[in-house]
Amino acid sequence: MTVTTSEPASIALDPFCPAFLADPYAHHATLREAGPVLWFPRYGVFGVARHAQVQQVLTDWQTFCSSRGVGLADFARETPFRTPSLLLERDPPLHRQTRSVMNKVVALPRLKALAQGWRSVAAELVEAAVKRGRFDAVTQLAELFPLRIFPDMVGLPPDGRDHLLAYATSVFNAFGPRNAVFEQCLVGIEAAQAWIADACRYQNLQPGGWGRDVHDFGREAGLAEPECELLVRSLLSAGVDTTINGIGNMIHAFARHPEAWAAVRSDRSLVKRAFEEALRWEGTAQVFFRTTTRAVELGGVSLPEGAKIVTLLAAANRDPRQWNDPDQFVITRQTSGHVGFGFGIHQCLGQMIARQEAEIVLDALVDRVAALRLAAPPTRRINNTLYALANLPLEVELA
Ligand code: OVM
Repeated sequence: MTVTTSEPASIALDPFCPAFLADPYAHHATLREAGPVLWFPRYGVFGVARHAQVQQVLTDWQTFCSSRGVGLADFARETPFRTPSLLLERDPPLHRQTRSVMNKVVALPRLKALAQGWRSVAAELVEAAVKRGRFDAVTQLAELFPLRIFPDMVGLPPDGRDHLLAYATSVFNAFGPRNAVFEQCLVGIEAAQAWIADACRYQNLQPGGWGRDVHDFGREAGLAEPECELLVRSLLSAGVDTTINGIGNMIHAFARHPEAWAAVRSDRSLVKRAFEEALRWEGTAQVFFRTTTRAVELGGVSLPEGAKIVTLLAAANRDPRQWNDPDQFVITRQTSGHVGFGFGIHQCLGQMIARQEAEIVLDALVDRVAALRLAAPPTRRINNTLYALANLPLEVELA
């Protein structure tokens, strides 16, 4: 029997140019319809934009590995931007070991115990933001809320916490090419990197915080001190910018869908579904890469060993092969199978933290706001990985 394979669809479009990053959703259909497997000659990488292939790549971690980096850079040929993460940039069996340590840290009962305190913070921030009828939902809410609760939860040093956002922004830019967006965020980044490294050390973490728990559970599992520090670094890298934009994008979705706001106001059980749908519809992490460990056939295309492949998560989340009316924001829809948190063994470790944060912020807004709309066009914060807003000016009617 002869097996026929086809060529990948060659794509001239640069998925990391400013125009694409500012409006990725304008280009996703072109990428999805070009074929099951794409080729980006500009970067020498393959890509997948359809849900089935994205899911296949993320499920088969033996073939599509993470240890050669989950950004454009191949760690087998290039020096990583930073010491590789022991979670994100590791494969089994090492990944299983670190992931199980972290699963204990983020366990649900521990998270639930924090919910009441977070609700008071959300109520306070929402009250301060909405009382004048106009506010910026990114700078006055989506950024403030995670920065109020997350550093305290981890037990970070009180001074210098403003480095968190700059650091995370650089980490997410570093998954992409060395373009202008990436270069610009590196200006003055050394201070943030040094602060982060210091903050991950046991003696600099507050007793009772999750940072020390990482060290304690890590030590029990046989990890060395520097490894525990790197696991704390994962929390700081992935725990702030992601939730900020998850919350910001969700509020932005509601600002353009008054009918969805009315629905969630009349039925609070829709709060949970609304955040999942927001992640599907306008996800915060747009893309991640894998590298092939062997020659493999994917979607009828032969890939060589050592090939980089970009999974376009946000495009898969609007694949009409998977979803009805994928471009519509419908908070009552069935969203299971969305890849906004990734898929497979690396699926977002902090997803329950993110959900609890977003649901609490949304609940607090629903309590206080009868209607909301855009007061001016929002502005984007361009990032190689994250779909992010810089500003979201809203006009609200109070409940
Ligand atoms: C890490 C890390 C950093 C950025 C993102 C991420 C989405 C993980 O250092 O482990 O997951």
